[in-house]
Amino acid sequence: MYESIGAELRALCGKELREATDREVYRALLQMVQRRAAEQSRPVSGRKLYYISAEFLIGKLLSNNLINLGIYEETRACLAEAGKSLAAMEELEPEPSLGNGGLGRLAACFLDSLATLDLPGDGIGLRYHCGLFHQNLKDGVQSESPDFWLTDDCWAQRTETVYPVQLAGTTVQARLYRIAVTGYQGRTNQLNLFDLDTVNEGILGEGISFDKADIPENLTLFLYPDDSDDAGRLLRIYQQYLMVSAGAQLILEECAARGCDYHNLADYAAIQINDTHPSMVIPELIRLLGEHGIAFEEAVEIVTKTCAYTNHTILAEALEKWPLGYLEKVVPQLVPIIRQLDALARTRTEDTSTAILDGENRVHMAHMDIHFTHSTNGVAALHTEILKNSELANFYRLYPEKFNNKTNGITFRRWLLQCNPKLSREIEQRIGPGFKKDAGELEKLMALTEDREALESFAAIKAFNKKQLAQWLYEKQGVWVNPDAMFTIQSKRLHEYKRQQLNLLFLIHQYFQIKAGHKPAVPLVCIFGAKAAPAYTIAKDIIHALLTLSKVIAADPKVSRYLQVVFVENYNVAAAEKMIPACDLSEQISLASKEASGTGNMKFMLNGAVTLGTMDGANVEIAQRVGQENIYVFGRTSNQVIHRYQVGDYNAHEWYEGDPNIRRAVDFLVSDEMLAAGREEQLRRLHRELSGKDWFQTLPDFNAYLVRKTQAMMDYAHDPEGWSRKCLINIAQAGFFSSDRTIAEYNRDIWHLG
Ligand code: 26V
Repeated sequence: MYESIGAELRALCGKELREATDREVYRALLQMVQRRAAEQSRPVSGRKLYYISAEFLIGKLLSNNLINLGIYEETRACLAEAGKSLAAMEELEPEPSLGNGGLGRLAACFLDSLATLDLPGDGIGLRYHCGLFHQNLKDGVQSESPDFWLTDDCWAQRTETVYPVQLAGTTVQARLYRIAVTGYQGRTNQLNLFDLDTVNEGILGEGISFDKADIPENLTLFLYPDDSDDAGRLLRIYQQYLMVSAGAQLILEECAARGCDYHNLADYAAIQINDTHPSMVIPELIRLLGEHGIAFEEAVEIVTKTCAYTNHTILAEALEKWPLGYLEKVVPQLVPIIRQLDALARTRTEDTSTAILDGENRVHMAHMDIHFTHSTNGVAALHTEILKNSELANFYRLYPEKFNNKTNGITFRRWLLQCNPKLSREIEQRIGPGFKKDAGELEKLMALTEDREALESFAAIKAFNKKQLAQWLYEKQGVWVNPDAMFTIQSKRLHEYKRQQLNLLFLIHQYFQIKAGHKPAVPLVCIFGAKAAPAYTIAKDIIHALLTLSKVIAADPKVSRYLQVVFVENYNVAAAEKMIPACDLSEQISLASKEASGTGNMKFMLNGAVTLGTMDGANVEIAQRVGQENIYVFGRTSNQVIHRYQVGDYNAHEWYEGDPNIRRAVDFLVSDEMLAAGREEQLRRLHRELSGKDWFQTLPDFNAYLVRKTQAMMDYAHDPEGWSRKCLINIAQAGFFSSDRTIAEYNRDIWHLG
């Protein structure tokens, strides 16, 4: 209908682009994308997927949508002609931080792949007003502030659809908002986000504090603000029920409109439960089916056929177990159903460890999921094996046919085409554009591993991206890093099991070495990005120690020539897109068995970084694909770790006392230099934790980490061509980790859509 993008944008702005403000152009771009996205939506016949998740870490959408709609280049050129830059428009777009990390980002990648593969699949979640907090780092300490993203021109479109939801005996109205999800040369699906009109940003106090009891006004302000107290935990249940009740009503309504009579719900809908946050959808659907005259036994059967569950962690403290009293308060209408489900589960086995209600009257959400869905999957091969053989072995004995693995993946549109256009173009010149739709084609790059000219061009792109990152860090944080150094990056949530503290101990060791006159093979720039949960004291202490060490090193010109430590403030999707293409060494150093999969590991690999990692999560599958020469593996294996926990004889203090290198590195935390630059209470607490407890067994892996990282530095410094070959092989072998492959497997084994 318009002859060009320029004409369309002019019409939407109501004036020449040259004369429009950046914001007017941004708004026009948004409208243009929304109109074109709507054109790609398709009617659904057959089974449709509903991916229910408390988190969708979608990141900024403008560029991604332009790429997926195939109009990125034309739009960029048209803006450039009018003296506007697309990059400036991207700056105007606020980032929705509707997730914590990997789990939420995975959900966003899955939506992209569903639409790209032309599969009918919508997301269901919540429209948080501030999402996850904004992280501020000042004087070595993290503080939190709200991160608003709901501006006037925003991707989430308000609809007139509302559903009544009963919370603690009163009825609230859940309003549906929709975000169009475009596919790459594919269809448009929807991300359905629910919210209450009554939520009031005005109740925010200092930082991210607010009245936790005022549910109608606070319900969707933040993503899981804080579960360190009862009010915070209750709020979490309120949020979860709002999401699943409104979601279940939406699903039933859509299916009925397509002719479903509810007895055959499973022919119309597949519901994927993303971790246990949406698990209440099971009793809620049974309740709603009951209102339509379907008896309990049949409703259980229908729901079991319709729903499937994904487990994302084996960490006991992360597995939700809600006191029944909480549910009685918030969702009394579900309690009789949960009791019936518990009774039914108990008829299936004598083994009470699989019951839904435990001896302390707590509801085990994961247990309800496994009994009453038809599929339970882990997110990487090792993770699924651990679920089957140890964490969920009792369930595996009961339902072997339900268990399956779906190794995670990432969308290459965002994590290659969008974030690393130079690399993407280079690949296209070498092997053609097919890899954009069929990631397996990246393997064609294996033909270039002995091609010196090709290796040099790939290395030049990495060098360019490192300069870009250095520039960005300077503009954002005022730190100047040496772009000729080796860049190592550890970016992910701050958690002890991910072991940022192991990296910290290495850096301290490196500091000693340089002080003692042993220059490293290559200067190092070590970059961190990580948010700590607001109430997670030790995580905050680790951030403090890293920031303090960074200060100590920066103040010492002899050391800082060879070693720089940079902590990126407020790590989010936009930051990841800048950091990942510039990485040489990807730090994936969790305690083996604890990281279910990891997805950052895949993003770094795809962008030509070499992994330094433990045999954990998807690192195992990365190692299988690239071969031992193209990854640096170290540390105890998951079997060794699991055994240690079973025996329960790990003694941090013995390791601390028994190894002078370890002791010296740990003790440096409370040295005069550190205490002068940092805060005594925090540093002493971390020292005590590491030397006396070290629950995630950092110390036993310290020496192996040191050896492998030093080896990586030497290889990088002394054999640049060999290093470039490793990088290229990592890119070439990354195809398996496309979320298109993951989604195709979910569809083949679990969903059977369309
Ligand atoms: C949650 C919590 C909640 C409070 C206490 C500490 C704690 C620790 C971990 C978690 C994780 C919850 C589930 C989760 O986010 N899992 C992540 O899912 C990703 C996508 O499958 C996967 O790549 C990550 O390895 C996994 O940690």
